[in-house]
Amino acid sequence: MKIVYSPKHKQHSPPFEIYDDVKEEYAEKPEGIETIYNFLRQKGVGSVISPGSFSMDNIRKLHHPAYIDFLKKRSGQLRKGEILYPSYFITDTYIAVTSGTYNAAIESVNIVLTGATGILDGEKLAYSLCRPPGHHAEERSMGGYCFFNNAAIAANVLSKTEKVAILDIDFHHGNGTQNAFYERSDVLYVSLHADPRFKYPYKTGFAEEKGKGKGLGFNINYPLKLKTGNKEYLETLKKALRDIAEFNPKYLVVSLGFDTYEHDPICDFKLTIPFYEEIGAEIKTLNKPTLLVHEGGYAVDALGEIAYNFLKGLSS
Ligand code: Q9C
Ligand code: ZN
Repeated sequence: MKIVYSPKHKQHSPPFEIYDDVKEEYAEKPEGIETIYNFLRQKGVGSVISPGSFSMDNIRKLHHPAYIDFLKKRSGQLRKGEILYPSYFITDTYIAVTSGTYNAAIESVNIVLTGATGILDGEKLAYSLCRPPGHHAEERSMGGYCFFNNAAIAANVLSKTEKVAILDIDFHHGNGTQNAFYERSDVLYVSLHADPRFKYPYKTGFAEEKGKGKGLGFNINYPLKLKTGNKEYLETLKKALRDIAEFNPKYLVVSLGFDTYEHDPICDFKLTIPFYEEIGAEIKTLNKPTLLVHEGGYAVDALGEIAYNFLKGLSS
């Protein structure tokens, strides 16, 4: 398995977020990806490669040029150490732009597209260590720590001639990914996440959102109650995997968030570290070429072990 990694994400490291008018430490820290990367290297899992670079067209298919230009321009205007909390092209107001944000976000897309290229070349499994994450990013807006929608951009490339399923197991609903494919029948989006009545992104992720037009029936949401534990999660995951098996895609993209972990500092599920091996093993039963795309996960110290267990289940 190839692990795609770049140190450029460290250029994006805002010191704090502003949430309901209160300054808090920025939860989405560079240390998250670094912990996963170092742990897997130390365990000798996979072979690490650096991302290549790709045409901006891949991003322009998912994001409006005005939004891309805004992010590039405003990020480029900042000096090192300056922070911007944008007032538009944003769905919420607590993520921050710094001088390195645009470059890091572009590199995150390069990371996912390098993983996708491997899958198109016949690899069975690739792990894209994307940061910043992507699944909350919409056509014209950043949000939820996300700037460009890495998973959606990769799924769009993989779906040029084939059917693709996206399984989103981040704690939060992937509003950006859902929107991107809401009217398409060649890309199935299936998500397990916290009930949006209580948790971010609040506005989407309800079970009645099933797709529109040609896409009707190709968007499936499984909102789960707060404090969901291993057993209930597994039952729902099995349903989601049955949906995907029925759709029978050529490729699988997993939006892989580890913020479902019981001690995640900003989330509320109760999944335990050993359970991630079971999640991996269940996904493996689909037996599809699989692109793993890192999303959330804020219990920095546990992320290495969680990723390791997940991969153990997926590859054993
Ligand atoms: N003060 C991802 O997991 N909620 N984004 C903010 C913390 C953040 C999470 C509350 C939800 C966004 C990729
Ligand atoms: Zn999340």
